[in-house]
Amino acid sequence: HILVIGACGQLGAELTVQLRQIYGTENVIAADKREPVAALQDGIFEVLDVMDINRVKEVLKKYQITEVYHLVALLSATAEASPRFAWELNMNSLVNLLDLAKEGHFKRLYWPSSIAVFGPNTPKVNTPQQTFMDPNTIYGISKLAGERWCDYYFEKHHVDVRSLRYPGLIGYKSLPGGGTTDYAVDIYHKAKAMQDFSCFLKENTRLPMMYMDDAVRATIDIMNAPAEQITIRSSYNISAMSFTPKEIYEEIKKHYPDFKISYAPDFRQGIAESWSESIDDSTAQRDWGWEPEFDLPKMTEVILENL
Ligand code: VAH
Repeated sequence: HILVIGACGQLGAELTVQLRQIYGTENVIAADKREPVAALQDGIFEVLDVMDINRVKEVLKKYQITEVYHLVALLSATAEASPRFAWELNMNSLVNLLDLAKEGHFKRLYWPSSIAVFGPNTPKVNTPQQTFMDPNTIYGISKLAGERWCDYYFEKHHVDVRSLRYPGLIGYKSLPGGGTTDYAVDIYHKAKAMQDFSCFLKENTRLPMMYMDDAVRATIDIMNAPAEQITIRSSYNISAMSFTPKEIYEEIKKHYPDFKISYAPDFRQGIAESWSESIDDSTAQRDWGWEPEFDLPKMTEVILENL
């Protein structure tokens, strides 16, 4: 059986639905601290605090879990508001799960990293897989440290852990919470509701982004790749598209010509400027055949049609 922890989150909800479609609803256990969101109500759900290691153990045993997707984290903007709590949550939950995998409680762990591992002195364009990394957000620091823990547990204890450095993830079925890339989700909701949009980033801030379906497919693909094909046990660069607030606005305007945007940058501008503009994902392409399907026009069309 598969366990998704953080199943009510932006990625967790869509990933759980897709895993249930592939492996059968009864084989995918959703867990979260919160009550189940609507999309998850037809399957098994456990109310679970990932920090409660004994409860985690109990759930692993109860359902004879073999694979865990650990998707609990404070994102970049919220982590800045409570650094100490973010560090403890993001780090301890990962290290606990790595230990449980090492002790044989389950076989394979998925843990998400992020382009937030890059920092002001990382090459911004086509950022390579292996490069200089000096993240200056608590979120980015926790992701970079987490990557090192993953690599360490693979090398020292042969833990089969797999990871992707997600760009900003954009979908219409679930809402993000507390990220710097969240504007690119909100903007569609505002356009659809015929409201003006006030953007917390400047118009020319370019960031790597990905449509949720691509992210979910990448996640399941890397988990299913033969172990010998996985040459990176820290975390893989993956990329799909990059755009600025102005460019996503122009794209939406093709569908909603009266749509209006204004810019009111706040502290998240600094976070965005410390990250990459575009990502070189050739290692992921080579190792397990990664390829994105959605660009900005295609994503915009699908989201505006379905939202
Ligand atoms: C954030 N969406 O904004 C996350 C993310 C690339 C960014 O990891 O914090």
